[in-house]
Amino acid sequence: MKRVSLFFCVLAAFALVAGTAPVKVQAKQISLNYANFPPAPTFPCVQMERWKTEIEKRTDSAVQIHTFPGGTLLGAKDMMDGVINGQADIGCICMAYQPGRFTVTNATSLPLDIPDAKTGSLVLLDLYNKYQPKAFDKVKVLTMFVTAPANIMSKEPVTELSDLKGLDLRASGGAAQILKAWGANQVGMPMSDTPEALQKGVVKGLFSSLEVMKDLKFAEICKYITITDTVIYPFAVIMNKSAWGKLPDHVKQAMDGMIEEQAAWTGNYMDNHVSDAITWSKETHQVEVITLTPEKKAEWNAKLAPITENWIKTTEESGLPGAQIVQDIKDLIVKRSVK
Ligand code: DTR
Repeated sequence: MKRVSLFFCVLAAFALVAGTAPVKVQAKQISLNYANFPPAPTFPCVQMERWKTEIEKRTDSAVQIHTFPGGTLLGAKDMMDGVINGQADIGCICMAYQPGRFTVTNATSLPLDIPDAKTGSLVLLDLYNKYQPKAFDKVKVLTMFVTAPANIMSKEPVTELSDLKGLDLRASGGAAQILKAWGANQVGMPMSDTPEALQKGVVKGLFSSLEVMKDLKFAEICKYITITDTVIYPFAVIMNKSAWGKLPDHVKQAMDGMIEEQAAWTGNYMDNHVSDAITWSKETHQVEVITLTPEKKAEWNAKLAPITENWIKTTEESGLPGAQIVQDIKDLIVKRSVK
């Protein structure tokens, strides 16, 4: 009898404790995969890590982002379709690698004198918001940004247009047309394939933003930089639509709230990092920086004039307002350059 009452007392005590103790319900954590094509030290991956940290913080860790740099989940050319198909929830694309696919946004890589990556990133985002191009219908855009203007990195010095004649240089998208206009032998490939192509001598240099001199150690091979400051390369971070649709509202708000902030942050990081990379290349690898005289610059620029005219013509023929898009980019450069 005594035993039975003790048993009930213990049971009652448990019931009391269980009834009054605060119940901690652990909300289910959302886990998202984010794919990127170049190696971890490069700027597309640096901005990816920054976005991951901020989103995890701003959602109180309701979301966990797993990042995959270096093409470990999706490669450069598979990125867009891979995200559409759900092989990754989020991915980072360089639009120049599929020039025909992103006509409107790739117009930012026409020679229109975007002065720096921060201005360019905001111009690109504004352009995307205005035109809402069909190319992005199947994804949710999380941010967009651009590189700093492209310059020539080469094994041999390039001081004259004649030095470029037949020179094998790597570039993609809008930048590729520029190299062709200058008479170089343009070789197309994503940045992720470029270190090997340079090592093997398949190309004698490249045309891109200069931060890769440090991040991909191109300064060890390319001892010359020729400053041309011509075009940028546009990027987008995109998310699978159904993964986006499943997110709770507070997470969607956190991500939407970072679209423009992340564009500006990345542009700013890029601009500062290019300056660091030039200094590092000169000091550590005795890289020589060649600047063109104003006369030469005018001569080089004159070769580029037909590129925009031709683009407008073919774009209008395809039914898109080419002339208006170019005018919008010019106006946005002025608007976004005002600090
Ligand atoms: N300029 C484009 C894009 C680019 C510039 N820096 C990096 C670093 C890593 C990947 C891509 C890029 C290009 O040359 O491909």
